[in-house]
Amino acid sequence: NGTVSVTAPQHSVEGFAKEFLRELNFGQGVPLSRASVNDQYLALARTVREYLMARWMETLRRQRDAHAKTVAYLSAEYLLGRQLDNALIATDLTEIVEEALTSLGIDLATLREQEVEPGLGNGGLGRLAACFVDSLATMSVPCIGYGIRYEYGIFRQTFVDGWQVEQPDTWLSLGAPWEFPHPEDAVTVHFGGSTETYTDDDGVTRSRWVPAWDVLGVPYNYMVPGYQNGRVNTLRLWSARATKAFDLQIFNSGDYAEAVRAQTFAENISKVLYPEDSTPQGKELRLQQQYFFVACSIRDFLDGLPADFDLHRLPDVVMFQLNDTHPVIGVPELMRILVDEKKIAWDEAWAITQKCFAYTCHTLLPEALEVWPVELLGRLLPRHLEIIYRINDEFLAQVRQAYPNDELRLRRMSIIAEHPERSVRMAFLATIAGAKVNGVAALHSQLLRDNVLPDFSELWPDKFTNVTNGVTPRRFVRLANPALSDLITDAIGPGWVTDLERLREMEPLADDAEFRERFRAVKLANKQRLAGVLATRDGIELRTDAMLDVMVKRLHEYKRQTLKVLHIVSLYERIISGELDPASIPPRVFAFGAKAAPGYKMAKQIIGLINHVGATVNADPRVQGALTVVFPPNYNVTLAEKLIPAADLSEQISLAGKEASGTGNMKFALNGALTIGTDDGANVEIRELVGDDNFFLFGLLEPQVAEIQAVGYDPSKYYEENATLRRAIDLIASGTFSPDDKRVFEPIVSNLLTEDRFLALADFQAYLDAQERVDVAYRDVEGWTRSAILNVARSGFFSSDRSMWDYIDRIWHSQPVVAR
Ligand code: 26Y
Repeated sequence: NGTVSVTAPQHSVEGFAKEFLRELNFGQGVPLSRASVNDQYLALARTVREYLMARWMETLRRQRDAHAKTVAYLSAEYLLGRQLDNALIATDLTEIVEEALTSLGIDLATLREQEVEPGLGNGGLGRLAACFVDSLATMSVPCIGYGIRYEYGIFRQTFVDGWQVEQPDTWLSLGAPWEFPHPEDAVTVHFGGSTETYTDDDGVTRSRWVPAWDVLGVPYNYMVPGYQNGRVNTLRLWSARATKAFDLQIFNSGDYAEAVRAQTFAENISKVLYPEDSTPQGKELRLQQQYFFVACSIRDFLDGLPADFDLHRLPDVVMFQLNDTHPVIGVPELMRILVDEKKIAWDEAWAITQKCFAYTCHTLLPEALEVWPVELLGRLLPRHLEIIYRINDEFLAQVRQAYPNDELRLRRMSIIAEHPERSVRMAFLATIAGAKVNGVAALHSQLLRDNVLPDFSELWPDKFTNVTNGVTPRRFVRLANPALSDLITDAIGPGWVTDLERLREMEPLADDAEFRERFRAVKLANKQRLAGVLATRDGIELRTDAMLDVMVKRLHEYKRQTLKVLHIVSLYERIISGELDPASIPPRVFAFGAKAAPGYKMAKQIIGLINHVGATVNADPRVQGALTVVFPPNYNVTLAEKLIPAADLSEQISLAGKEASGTGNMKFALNGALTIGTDDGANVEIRELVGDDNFFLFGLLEPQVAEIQAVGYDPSKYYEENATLRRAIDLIASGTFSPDDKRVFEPIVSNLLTEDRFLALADFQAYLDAQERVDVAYRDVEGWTRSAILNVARSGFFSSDRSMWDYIDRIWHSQPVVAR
């Protein structure tokens, strides 16, 4: 069939060196003697991908032959991280490449650093999507990931005087060797216009959409290599182009600017990733992005089916998994295709649609639930709005039948909200259309049922399920932590990489003094590696003989970076006031990594505060080096891979009931850090598995939070009654950390004292007490190491492979395609 003849190049040092030189000479067009580092990197990337090519073709062929059910993962974000290293471990080429390059006088490490990671996501949700596609490829499950090829990914963060300044992320500018553009497969997507009714040939009155404008979606394919299993799945990201690149007529009339305007307008759709990750503003461009990629993806999937395919069988061949509400406009889009284009009766089309979608919710904050103003949706997608209305009418009829005379319930459950303006509640639409609705950790799924969608879970209890998140052990252990990986493999063999529960076999080694010694050596080596990275990357000096206490995640009030700052400021205040002898506590380095949404003022303030506190504390000789704060800018996947393996302590301190799951928490545990955390998200499950002795739990429980908020929370009470807390807050308010403008942090202080939406003050004392338990535990070197090893050994559950089996089991009912 034209593909079977593709074979991988030779798996040997000489073979690789030859292929690499060929790519350099004939691909990049430069001789080795004149090749820049970027030339070499591009040639290397193209050589490595050649080794994946045969597997990719074979995967596609097998999938076609097997007629297996495919998961079409719809996600507006994929936070992939660098591709080179992942491809190398997937193909088991690392050593061969290292040797081949060395023989040519090239250092692999230098070329690795040349890659700019595709940052096509904000944080947890985007990184989860990347972990899921990795797992499905490794498990040989048919999956295609659909998303947007943003020309600019998440902004590059810099600090100017400690304040965040955003720079555009020009990740494509030096070449994009991992992508395969397919302009010939471009799909047209329509927008705007109106709807009309007409009478078809059979005399039936029907509706149809008369759109006003359109754009092209050009697919770019990316390889998603399974781990050493000969399989490569596909990630297909869409890029927007103008349908008529140039309006020749206008161009000929001499109005060049007008001629390119249409092009610019169209291409804006995939230009930039929205950097807000919690409060959706009803931005027209965002809705355009969502419809754009979903319409392309659904069309693409349907086009791939055999010409005679009976669409009533669609649920047998695909499940569209909705990664949060961002792709939910796909529901009315599929209905429109089935009803308007394929002329399938409404009820049949709805039965099909309801079996083809499932919805994952990733939040609990009410302000994060997406709604679209009816006015905007109707203007951009008039036919889709009509379809949503009809879905809603029929749904409300069903509710009326189940609960007669319950007007309030109808209003609560309607897809259309009336206040503050008429708008479409996308989470409701997803819940009504989806075969299943899931939360991302046990606690979150429970709160989703009880608090976010209670009427729906009462109506359809079986629709709701939980799938606890996971992370890929390939990237976050095997690739990020080679030293630990070797230690584990030495102890229990290599099987754990694809069967993470096998880490359990390490449990007895926690009691083996020699193993603990080696485990500590790994931690130290990882700290030294991190110190090297921070020195060259940011000019930051990192001491490697201190406890490394890390808080990395997006900056959000609910995640409570301020609670962490209050801890640091309190220690500092107690030292300079003479209450605490700095020599009496184990030295600690506090490391932060966090981006704030550019429009989120309070979050940016908090970043400024962390940096200013850091500058003051680090420079004060009275501290005697007992406390150091480091905050490297631009935390991303690449930095995470260096930071997490070096960490001793993982900070997971969100207010109970607010963090849906967290996934950083899992990465830290798997890399042998102990967690200090609240009873929130997946922390709950981590603690259950690693055991109370190996986890520092503190803070209010979710029901207690609800209770306090019900009676009215007054943060000033804690300020008045707790002297330690008062002294810390007063020190910030005094301007000690901002001598040039003593009042800059007033908004933070006054917010804490009057509102403190996320109860930082209420949890402050419990947090300090837990941190003292950390100090005590850390002094017991052997005990700490034992706990760290048990964290690794007992965290196998948090593999995203396990998450994927759960989805298959509870939601998708798909199957791996086995080699034939
Ligand atoms: C609509 C727009 C403003 C928006 C954009 C991005 C809304 C939300 C997001 C991203 C949300 C997100 O990253 N949520 C996180 O998902 C992780 C994976 O499930 C969870 O571990 C984490 O707790 C949750 O905050």
